[in-house]
Amino acid sequence: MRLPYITLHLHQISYMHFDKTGYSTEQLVELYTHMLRPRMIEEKMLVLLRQGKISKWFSGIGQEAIAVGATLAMDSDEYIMPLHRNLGVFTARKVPFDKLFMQWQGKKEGFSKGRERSFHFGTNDYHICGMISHLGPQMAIADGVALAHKLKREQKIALAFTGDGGTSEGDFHEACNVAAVWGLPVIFVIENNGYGLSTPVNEQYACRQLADRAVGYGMAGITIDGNNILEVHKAIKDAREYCIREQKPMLIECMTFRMRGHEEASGVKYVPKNLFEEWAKKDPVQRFEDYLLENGVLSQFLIKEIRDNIKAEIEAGIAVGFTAPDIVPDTDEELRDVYAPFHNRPILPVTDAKTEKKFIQAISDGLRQSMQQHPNLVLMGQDIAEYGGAFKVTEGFVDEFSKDRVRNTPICESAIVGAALGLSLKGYKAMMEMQFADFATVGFNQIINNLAKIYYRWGQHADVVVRMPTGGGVGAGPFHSQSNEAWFTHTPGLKVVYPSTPEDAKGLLIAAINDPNPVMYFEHKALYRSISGLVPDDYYTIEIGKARLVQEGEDISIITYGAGVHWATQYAEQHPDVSFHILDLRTLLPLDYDAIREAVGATGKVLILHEDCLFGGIGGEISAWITEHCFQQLDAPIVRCASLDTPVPFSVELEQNFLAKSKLDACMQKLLSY
Ligand SMILES: Cc1ncc(C[n+]2csc(CCOP(=O)(O)OP(=O)(O)O)c2C)c(N)n1
Repeated sequence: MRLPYITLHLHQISYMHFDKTGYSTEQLVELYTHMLRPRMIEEKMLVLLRQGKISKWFSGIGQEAIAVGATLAMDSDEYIMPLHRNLGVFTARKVPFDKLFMQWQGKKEGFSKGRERSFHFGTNDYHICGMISHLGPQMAIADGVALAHKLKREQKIALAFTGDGGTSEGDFHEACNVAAVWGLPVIFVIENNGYGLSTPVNEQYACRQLADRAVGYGMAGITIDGNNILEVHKAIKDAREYCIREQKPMLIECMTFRMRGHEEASGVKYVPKNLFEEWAKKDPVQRFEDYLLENGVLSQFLIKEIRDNIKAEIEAGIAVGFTAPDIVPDTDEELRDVYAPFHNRPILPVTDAKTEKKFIQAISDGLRQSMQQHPNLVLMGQDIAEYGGAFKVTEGFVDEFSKDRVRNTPICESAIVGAALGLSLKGYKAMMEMQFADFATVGFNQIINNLAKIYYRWGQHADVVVRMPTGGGVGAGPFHSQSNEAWFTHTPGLKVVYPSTPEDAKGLLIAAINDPNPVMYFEHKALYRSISGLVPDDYYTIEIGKARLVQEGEDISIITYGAGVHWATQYAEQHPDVSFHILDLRTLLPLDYDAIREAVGATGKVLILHEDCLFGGIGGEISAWITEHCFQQLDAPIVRCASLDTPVPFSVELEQNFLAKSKLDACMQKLLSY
């Protein structure tokens, strides 16, 4: 069946016109039973809430047909990205009740070792990728999963849910646009339940129906009765076939109503009473039950039997969930689970062959060899395909690796980081090039809240590298020059690398791509073509987390990274009377504390140098650590040399004045004279 490209409008929906054509009696009973499960669990949860046995509950009562119908219309190995009112996804995928209750009770044997609440978890066993609080980011992950299906030529789709409120987020727009532009087999289901917390839909959007937006993205869209399980089930089944056949996305708006408060404690005073009365008549479970009774599919006897069985399942689940032991915190385990395990042993070059290369050529070399090494590595970024990227790092890659793997993206950093995570769910590796590190701001949420936290939250790794051309000194002004590494070093779950030499740039990039954890890879653009060095021709890695001793010295230790390494060595050359010990950190998260300790011990006088601003820069963290752990070895207060606490200015004079380099001599004199 071909699906219409036009949207069906609300007034055209005849609510609760069931049509069981094509469904066997068993299928109808199964659909009913599946809808009853979340309903009965929820009714129990409301009792437990009143008894003070659980703390919070987001109810999907009245919306069960959507989650259940959609889930049952898909293959069980197809990923679903559910939200907070989609208990029916979990029950329809037959997630064991006891495990669900342990999850909600924060028990270790739940899905997140007690680290996540309510529905904020995923499980690959059941092909469910749970939400983060921010709602919209789910959609782009579905794009990534759908892209994996497309690349593998699999006849599969992904499906993501959003509420009507969530459609106002930029993430909705970005995910729809990418799906349409890339022709991804993904279904976006909007549950239009009338309210986003207390905000009614007329204060949320100004179009007639949300599915009307589909045409603007160049995709198919329909509006359906979300309280009719048969209509939802059929629509999603048809949409699934359409998405696979046409290799296109589909937007499905399900009209429904939120029958309870946003969450149980928040009340419903702002909802007109008549709306509840009107929608109660359209209750998806009751109306379907009536229909099946009228048509002789169900009997009171059968209903009782089904209910009794579910009740017993729930009671058994609760018994386990409430009696499972409370968590005894294990700090080592907590820290260990921030990162996916990875044997970070260096790979050595096979031969001694080396070639003189510019910094940027070394990055390109590392990326090319990684593409050869990992057939599952996909590159994404603005203008990176035929054009070769803003800095030409990927020049010629399309010819060698095809456009499937070297993908130009629309300008939508958030969706691309999300898609990278979706690829990771399907066993791909993804590298995203931010055109400039500054633009990470528009992908920030996905990086900080999805990439960084997902392994700790439910054990799914994020095999993603984000390359970030960074830094100033090139007269590019406030939005093309920032040193923003400290935004990321503060985020557990990310790794942050920052090479300063061509050899390190190649080896660290390969290491970052091999690492299954999300790595922010900073490349200073002022170094791209200004420095060169001998780089091994072979494939090799530089170990993430290991600093490099640039030169040994006895008077002053300079701890630095990136452009700072070159400022420091230049300064040392200009001051041969002073013996400098220079340490290149190479990785900022995790820091190499052993090397820092050794650097402190070598001279007793420490200068920390970075291009980032002073306040809140990583220099403050390193300084604090040295004071706490190496105080006895210090002969002078630690000095931090950093850039001004202003945005990066444009004019050459102002930028020179801004940069830490202009303060290096004064800082050094202070330390020397102590
Ligand atoms: C980015 C973001 N802003 C605000 C919130 C707070 N918040 C949580 S749910 C919600 C309403 C969501 O409405 P909708 O998308 O319609 O879903 P519904 O709750 O109605 O199912 C809001 C405002 C949030 N979680 N994330």
